[in-house]
Amino acid sequence: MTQKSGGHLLVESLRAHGVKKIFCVPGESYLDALDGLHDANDIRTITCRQEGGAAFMAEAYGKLTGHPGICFVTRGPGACNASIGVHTAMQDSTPFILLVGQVARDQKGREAFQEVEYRDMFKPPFCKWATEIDHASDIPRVMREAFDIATSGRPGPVVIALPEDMLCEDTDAAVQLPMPAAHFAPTHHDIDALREILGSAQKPLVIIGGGSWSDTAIQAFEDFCEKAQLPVAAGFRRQDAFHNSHPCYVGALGTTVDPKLCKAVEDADVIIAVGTRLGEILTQGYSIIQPGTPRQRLVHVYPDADELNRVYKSELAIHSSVNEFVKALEGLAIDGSRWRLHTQSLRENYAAFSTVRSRDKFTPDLDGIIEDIINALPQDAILTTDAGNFSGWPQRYVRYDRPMRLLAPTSGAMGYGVPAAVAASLTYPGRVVVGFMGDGGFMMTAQEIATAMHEGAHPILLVFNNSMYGTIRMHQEKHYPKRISATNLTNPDFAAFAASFGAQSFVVGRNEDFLPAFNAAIASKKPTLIEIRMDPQQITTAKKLAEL
Ligand SMILES: Cc1ncc(C[n+]2csc(CCOP(=O)(O)OP(=O)(O)O)c2C)c(N)n1
Ligand SMILES: [Mg+2]
Repeated sequence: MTQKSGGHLLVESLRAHGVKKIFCVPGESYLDALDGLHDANDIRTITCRQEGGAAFMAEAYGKLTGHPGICFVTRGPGACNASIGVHTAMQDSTPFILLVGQVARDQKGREAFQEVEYRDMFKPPFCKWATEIDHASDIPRVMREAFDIATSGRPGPVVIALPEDMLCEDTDAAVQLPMPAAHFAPTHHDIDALREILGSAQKPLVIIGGGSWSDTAIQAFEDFCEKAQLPVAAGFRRQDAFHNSHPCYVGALGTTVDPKLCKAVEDADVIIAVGTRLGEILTQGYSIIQPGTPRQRLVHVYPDADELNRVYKSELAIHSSVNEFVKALEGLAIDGSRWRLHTQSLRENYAAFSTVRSRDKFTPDLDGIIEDIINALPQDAILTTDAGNFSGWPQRYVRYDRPMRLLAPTSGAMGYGVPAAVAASLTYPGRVVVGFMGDGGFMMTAQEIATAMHEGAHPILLVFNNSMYGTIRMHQEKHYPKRISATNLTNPDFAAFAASFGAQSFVVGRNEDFLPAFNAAIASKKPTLIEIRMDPQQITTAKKLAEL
């Protein structure tokens, strides 16, 4: 058997699990792994400018592809910066593996330079599994387990600490190949019970979410819902799961939500939640579906048994992956004639809510800008959004039809938009990638424009500049009117800032300036920043700041 170092064996293990890209900020704590990557021509190493950016990129890659995003960072400071990506991967159920350099084994426990006990720092439920590799010979086994845990059941993040001297230790251990994924599928009893519940339903509603829908599964599920005339809503920031132009799609339960859709959730007699948790944002602060035993009869289909009946007691809890659930629906015929008109009316509500009506009230007017974007977007565009009130426009008005994708943090993490757009553009260089972000969120990870330049990514970054942390200002105006505290911002010249990296940039102050800039960005295939200088009064898709 040939001997190799831990760092090199780690890289070989990544290769054995199909890894094509890793996102990192280097550190002296994992030099041997970096050395292994030096020879790995089939694994692209993407050097980022801050670990928060690297972790968001890896998370976005995981969300986009379904394969774990891999992020390498150094000890304490690197791990602290990267932790936002771990939190996001957990809340978003994204397969993700964070590899963290660790102090040498014989120096542990002394609070050595940058030492942190990662098993404590990232203790579940902060992530799915946090571990440390004690011996180089354990690398193949731990990596195999890490990939399995990150992708099985409810996908999520795994954190692995790598003691520096362990990476330099030689071993003749061989890589282990991926283990076959465990499948959780509904039983016949589950499907019988579902038939019975729907048999007496008058106003059922399906809510879908999670990130694990395969194209085949969503197609089959859309066919099932169409035959059964079931109305389908998407969970928070999961609009891209179900074709929005499908006649059964009735809108998204998120932060910019149609009150009529919320009412429909409250009025439903049966809720079938498939692949989604019923979280705080989706349930509008746990109000439209109440924790405990909700008023609606609840069917909850979820890949993690621990989540079932935890917050919500369901009448029927089905431990199943979405894909297996859809397979099990084959042959189930549901008569939807009782609620057919209801579904149609919810669909009409959605069509009205997602149609821009009142443009040209502001200069520039975001309603007009979003219409221009929608008309210019190719069908396979990838959109990313940061957190903030500007995200109301792409959430409310863009109709996501596969292959279009939306990468947006359900964790509400600011700083996601730029790195997610860079990662998406690197993953699909032939597709148009548009990042939506506010002036606040943009500045949290703007440095990753340098990564885009270095790696040849060409996202289009739309910076909605209202010179404030608008979302918080909105809450202040509602709860502490006219007492602005800590929400005003002084910004740099964004166009000059982007240009200093070598990116193309535009400033838009009037609607007529937007489309030429956006079309130029699409045609050029160059990384581009378009700053939209907003009227700060345009605070939500429905209200002016002064009206709050
Ligand atoms: C990392 C992080 N820090 C703070 C917050 C709280 N927060 C939510 S939205 C927001 C303001 C966003 O401002 P901006 O990006 O300019 O978008 P706007 O709301 O003005 O459209 C803040 C501070 C958060 N969600 N994430
Ligand atoms: Mg802002």
